[in-house]
Amino acid sequence: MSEEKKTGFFGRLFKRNRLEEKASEEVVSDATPTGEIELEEPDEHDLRIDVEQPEPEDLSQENQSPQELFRLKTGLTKTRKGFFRGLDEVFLGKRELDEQVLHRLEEALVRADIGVQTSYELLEQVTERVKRREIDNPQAVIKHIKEMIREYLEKVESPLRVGYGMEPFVVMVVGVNGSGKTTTIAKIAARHKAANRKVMLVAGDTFRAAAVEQLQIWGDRIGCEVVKGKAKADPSSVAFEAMDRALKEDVELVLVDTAGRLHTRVPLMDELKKVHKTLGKKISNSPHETLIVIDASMGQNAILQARTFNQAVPVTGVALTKLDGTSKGGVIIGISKELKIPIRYVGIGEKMDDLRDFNARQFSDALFSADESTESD
Ligand SMILES: Nc1nc2c(ncn2[C@@H]2O[C@H](COP(=O)(O)OP(=O)(O)OP(=O)(O)O)[C@@H](O)[C@H]2O)c(=O)[nH]1
Ligand SMILES: [Mg+2]
Repeated sequence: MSEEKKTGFFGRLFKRNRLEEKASEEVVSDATPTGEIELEEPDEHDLRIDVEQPEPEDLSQENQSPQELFRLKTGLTKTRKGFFRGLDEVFLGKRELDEQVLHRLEEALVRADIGVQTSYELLEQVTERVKRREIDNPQAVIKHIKEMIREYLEKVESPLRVGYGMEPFVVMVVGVNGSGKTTTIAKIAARHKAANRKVMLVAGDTFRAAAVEQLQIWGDRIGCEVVKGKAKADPSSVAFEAMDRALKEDVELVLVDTAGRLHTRVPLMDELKKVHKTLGKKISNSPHETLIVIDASMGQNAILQARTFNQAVPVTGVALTKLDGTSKGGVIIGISKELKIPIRYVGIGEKMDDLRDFNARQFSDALFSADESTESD
């Protein structure tokens, strides 16, 4: 069976489970979990293991093949079309940049999901340069916008470099329901497993049996251990046990899945804080990465989500998923400008190799490339 078919099936399977489970999650999630293990304040010296982080191993995808670059470009087709349709309409039949054109440019930028603040900054720069007569035609405006966008994106280009060493490198993954957390974990795990690393997955979503099952299926498929707790157990007790095992078993990379949550639900955000704290108690500086997974089709809501999560736990990286299915991928520009959190990965499909290290140059080239793709909207 091909990779594509397998993931397609899993995608459908999990989608169904998630819908079935959502209602029950709403009911149980506010309740105090039974069987909760209260974490005693540990003696710091008992539990802390201070080991220097070694030089990280480079699994970067800097040298992507033409086929891979084509996949990225294809993945961004909808965003590119949406963005350019807007810009094209602004400049249609126009040779000069008058007030009216600049006003329409303002509208197009605001509509492009790149964030209001960012849109205005772009517009201000363009207007300034038009006034100074450095720009006097539509092509020059587009070129200038592309350059600025690339600059914004370059500032947050910072692929995740996993340090392999004496202690496990721990990544805690957070985000709202269905954003692609579990799939992204599987994709990251598969990549490191392929580099012969010992990887462990932790099922921190203890409220939904289907969530644990989903992670277990991925674990079996990739060939890595999955640590699970009892049903409805306190997620931080699972995290606690997982850290113990990871240390004993010389695991190199631990990926902690968490329950999808509405970022507006206070008890759930508190639970997240507790998991975060527990990880740090077992291994100092852990989690080494708190990765927020954001569905690009959320548009402007994505920025709000990231801000709220960041108030609960210090988010250190972003994975922006489902860019292939949306015309709202411009949100990556707003994220880069308004949040300034490193963008680690972009997801451009459901397949295992559809997770890419974020590369600003490749991304902006793909966003502004001529449209040869046959993919329809
Ligand atoms: N097209 C596309 N689909 C994706 C991408 N990433 C994830 N998905 C799909 O999005 C759906 C939800 O993904 P999950 O990984 O289950 O999301 P989650 O955040 O773990 O969801 P909860 O556990 O319910 O909070 C699945 O059908 C995935 O296959 C992507 O980059 N592109
Ligand atoms: Mg999940």
